[in-house]
Amino acid sequence: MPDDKPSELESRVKAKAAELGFAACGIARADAAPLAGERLHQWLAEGRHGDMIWMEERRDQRASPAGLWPAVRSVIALGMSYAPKDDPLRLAEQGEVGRISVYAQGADYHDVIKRQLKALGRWLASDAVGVEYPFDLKVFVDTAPVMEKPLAEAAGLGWQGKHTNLVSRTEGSWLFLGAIYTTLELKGDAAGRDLCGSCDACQRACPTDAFPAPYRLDARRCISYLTIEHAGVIPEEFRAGIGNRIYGCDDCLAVCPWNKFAAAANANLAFAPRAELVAPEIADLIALDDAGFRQVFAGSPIKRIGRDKMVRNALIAAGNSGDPALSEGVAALLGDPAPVVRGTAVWALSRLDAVRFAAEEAQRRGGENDDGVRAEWDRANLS
Ligand code: B12
Ligand code: SF4
Repeated sequence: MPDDKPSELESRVKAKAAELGFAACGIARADAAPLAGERLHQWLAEGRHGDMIWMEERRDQRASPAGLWPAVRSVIALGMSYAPKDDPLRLAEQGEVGRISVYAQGADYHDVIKRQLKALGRWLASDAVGVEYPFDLKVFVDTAPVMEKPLAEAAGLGWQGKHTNLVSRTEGSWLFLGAIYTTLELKGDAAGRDLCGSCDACQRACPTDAFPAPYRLDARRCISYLTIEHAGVIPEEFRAGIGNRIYGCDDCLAVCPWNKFAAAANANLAFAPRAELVAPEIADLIALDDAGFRQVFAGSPIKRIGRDKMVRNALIAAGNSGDPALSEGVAALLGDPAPVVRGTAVWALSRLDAVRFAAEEAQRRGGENDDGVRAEWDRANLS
């Protein structure tokens, strides 16, 4: 490709990305984030990924763009805003409702972003680059072994903040990321510069102390991991800190001072919150069966976790609510077919109603054949 072609092409790519609803677009050479792979390996070696085995399985492909696709030459990094209109922390003290993190209250971002990435890719292939320059591309959002944050930083979209997410000068912490790998030789942008300075608001905000050091996250302690990725019983040490969060956590993002530049008007309309996902009642969530779960969460990323994890999370919120009116619904789950639900119900009931707990224990404990649930009865008696 001639020397003058790229700069003209790069500006056209950015203009087209803006037209397609991306709030940020930048370009990195495929080898522009050399430290990312090394740091990924270290993170995995320290076991910080918990039971996200998929992070381990394709580690070499994830570690660098060329590890996944040797022919790649450039990465087009994209960000779409989901800046909320209201303060995500405003429901923290309302124990009767659950908090769903901002990113999951609207349409599934995987669907929205993939559609726009494909549109950008199609435009690039058909209109932007002449047939005399044959090239290939692949689009990614989240699910492929791609390190989206360091690549976005290398492409100048912002920098990885101390909470490890990408922060943008104009969109704060509320950006979804996506990437296009291409065999085109494009001119890279200047990398983003770290502007966290001495601020440590995100580290101080974390309810479960998930940052062993700035810029490093121990996912095993992060409420987002615990409520979304972790399949089993949630370790007791984190249950109180989870509060009323039933899916994900926004606290470290929400306190970032750079959010003051993030205008909700820039957010893609598809991410506007669905009314029923803003402050769902805990009483309704613990009563969900499979069909009810699928109906409420259709079209939302939440559907992936399934009914049992959602009811487990809602039981923790119930146990933290201090609201004895929830005991009836909680007790009804002591006989649930899923051990993770039964076990969490034991814990929640022990926090809500000591008399009812003792009566249920006398009746049910002898017939319990799951070791994990029996351990919950033991623990609840000790605490
Ligand atoms: C695995 C994963 C998670 C895990 C682990 C998170 C993590 N920080 O790695 C869990 C389930 C906890 C999670 C939670 C969330 N996630 Co997530 N997640 C991912 C995923 C799939 C991979 C991330 C990854 O590669 N992690 C591996 C580690 C090694 O990477 P890292 O944190 O970037 O590590 C860097 C630092 O540790 C740093 N580092 C290490 N040592 C040192 C030393 C020094 C001196 C320095 C300076 C730096 C440094 O360098 C490393 C490499 O860059 C990406 C999508 C993707 N494919 O990229 C989405 C993604 C990162 N998640 C996203 C979101 C929105 C979230 C949540 C906000 C959701 C929520 N509200 O609940 C939370 C945020 C929690 C947090 N504080 O990170 C967005 C973030 C967008 C953005 N603006 O950055 C992504 C990019 C998805 C997307 N397509 O938009 N997530
Ligand atoms: S998302 Fe919540 S739990 Fe996870 S690191 Fe941020 S503040 Fe801590």
